[in-house]
Amino acid sequence: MPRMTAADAAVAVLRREGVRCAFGLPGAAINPFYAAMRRDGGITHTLARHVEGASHMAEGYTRVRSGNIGVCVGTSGPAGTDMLTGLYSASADSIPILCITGQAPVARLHKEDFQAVDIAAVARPLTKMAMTVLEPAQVPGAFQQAFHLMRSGRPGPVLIDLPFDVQLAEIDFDPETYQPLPVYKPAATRAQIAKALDMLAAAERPIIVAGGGIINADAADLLVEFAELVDVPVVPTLMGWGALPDDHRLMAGMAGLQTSHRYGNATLLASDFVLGIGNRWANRHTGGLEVYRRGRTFVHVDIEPTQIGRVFAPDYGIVSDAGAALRLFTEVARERRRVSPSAWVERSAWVEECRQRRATMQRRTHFDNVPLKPQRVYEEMNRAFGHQTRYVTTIGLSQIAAAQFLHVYRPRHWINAGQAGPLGWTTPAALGACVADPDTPVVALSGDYDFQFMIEELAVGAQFNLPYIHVLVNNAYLGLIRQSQRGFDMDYCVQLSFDNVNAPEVGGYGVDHVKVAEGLGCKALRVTEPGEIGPALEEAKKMMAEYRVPVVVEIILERVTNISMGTELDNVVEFEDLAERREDAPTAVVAMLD
Ligand SMILES: Cc1ncc(C[n+]2csc(CCOP(=O)(O)OP(=O)(O)O)c2C)c(N)n1
Ligand SMILES: [Mg+2]
Repeated sequence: MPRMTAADAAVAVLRREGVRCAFGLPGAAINPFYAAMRRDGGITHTLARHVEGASHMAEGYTRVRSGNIGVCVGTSGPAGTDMLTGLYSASADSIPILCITGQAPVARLHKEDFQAVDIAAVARPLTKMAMTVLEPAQVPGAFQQAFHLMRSGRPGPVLIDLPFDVQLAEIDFDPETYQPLPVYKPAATRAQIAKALDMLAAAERPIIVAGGGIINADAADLLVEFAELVDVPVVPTLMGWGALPDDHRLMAGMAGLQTSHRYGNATLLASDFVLGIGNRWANRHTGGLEVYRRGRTFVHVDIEPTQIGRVFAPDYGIVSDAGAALRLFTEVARERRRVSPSAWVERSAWVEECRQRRATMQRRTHFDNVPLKPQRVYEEMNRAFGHQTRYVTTIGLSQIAAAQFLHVYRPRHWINAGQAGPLGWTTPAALGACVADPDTPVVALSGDYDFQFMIEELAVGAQFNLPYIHVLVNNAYLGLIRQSQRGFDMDYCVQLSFDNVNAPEVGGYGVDHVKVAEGLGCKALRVTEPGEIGPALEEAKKMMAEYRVPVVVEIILERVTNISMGTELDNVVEFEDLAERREDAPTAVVAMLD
């Protein structure tokens, strides 16, 4: 039997489970694992500048490609606690990442040793499994179970904590005969699908709410096939955005309190039946449940049994992987249409009604103001970036406006920390996305505060040649919080502006992002006029190709712009002019009816 250290066995399992890269940073307590990675030579390692950054890189890496599992590695103590935000964000969005930490030796765990924190206990609520492995011979099994859990049911993260002496201990292990465990994914039965289709057939104005579970199941094509077959409009959730291309005839717009379209909310409110697939009725999607549910019948399909009925009791629930359900939905619907064509429900009038809303209920993007209104930025981004662009963003007015105005055409091309929304996520997640798929252009979008949170990670992009474009919309404000403080009639602790003694040219906006980005080895441009945005984005593409580093395009916005949002689906407040003519929203996918 081959004999090796438990750390070597751990790396061997990672390799057999398909891991090819890791994000992290070493420390004394995890050095045996780093030594094993070095001996193996098959795992490329991206050295983060902050351990939280490594955890978000792992998330970005996972979210980009089906089957990917991002691995982040850190030492004992603060490295694990720094990665908790990544574990939270990953578990909240059903994203598997594997977090590996070093730990004090087993015999010293209870002695308040240097950097000995019970990270497994701390991480438990944020993971599907969090384990300090105390027996060296358990290491291969712990990793095997980790991959089984991360891939089974509702995907999510795992933390494995390896005491120093456990990593170094020798064990018997045969990587050659190692086999990943089977993955468990519940599948809908034919009777369940038939019942849901009966309910759909009885509806007059049905919609499909398409959640991130469809993207996790790699089932976007099946969603499109099924929606086209039954001719039912689709409302993607924020996590499901891209499952159906924005220019698809059945794209009805997103619904919600913030990251939503006027026509999306109007269509949801006009519907009488909602088939939710792989979604979780997030509160920023539903708003108040009374308005959301009123007069509608709900079917909920989710892979996790305890999600059914968690937010509200649907009229019918099905426990199933989204892909398995959609496959059967399509199969049974096709059979029904063949067997009794006369009973097939025709939906063209309802589909046309939804499309009309899309062609009339648009928000204005074309403003010529200086300082710039943010809406104009997204209009210019729509012009500059094609269907293949992969957007990465986190939270803030910037993210909310992006979801209202940008277009996404493919699954996994809108990479967003949906539920947790941790500031600082954007830069490392974009870098993880670049590692996972260097051939797809990545465009990150940050507000100034999000950008400043993990700004040091830009150096990782410069060091490892991970080129992408980072659009930075600068209002020198914690914009989203400033807007929400209107309810308290205050503007308190949300200002980011100051007179920068080194950079009078930033005109009181405080941080000189161009200098900082350049100091970190990146390229950067600053834009203040609407006509400069398009050329700057084109210039950024050229710089990215020439220098192979992140290129920041900072766009100076007006300080205060309120972005559409509300507390109920039927009371979203519009603060700006609405589009009345085609020229008001020139990059809208469905042209405004004049
Ligand atoms: C770690 C963390 N702390 C606080 C918040 C609350 N928060 C949400 S958006 C925001 C302000 C974001 O400002 P900026 O990135 O400049 O974007 P803007 O809203 O101005 O576009 C804050 C503080 C958060 N999401 N994450
Ligand atoms: Mg801001």
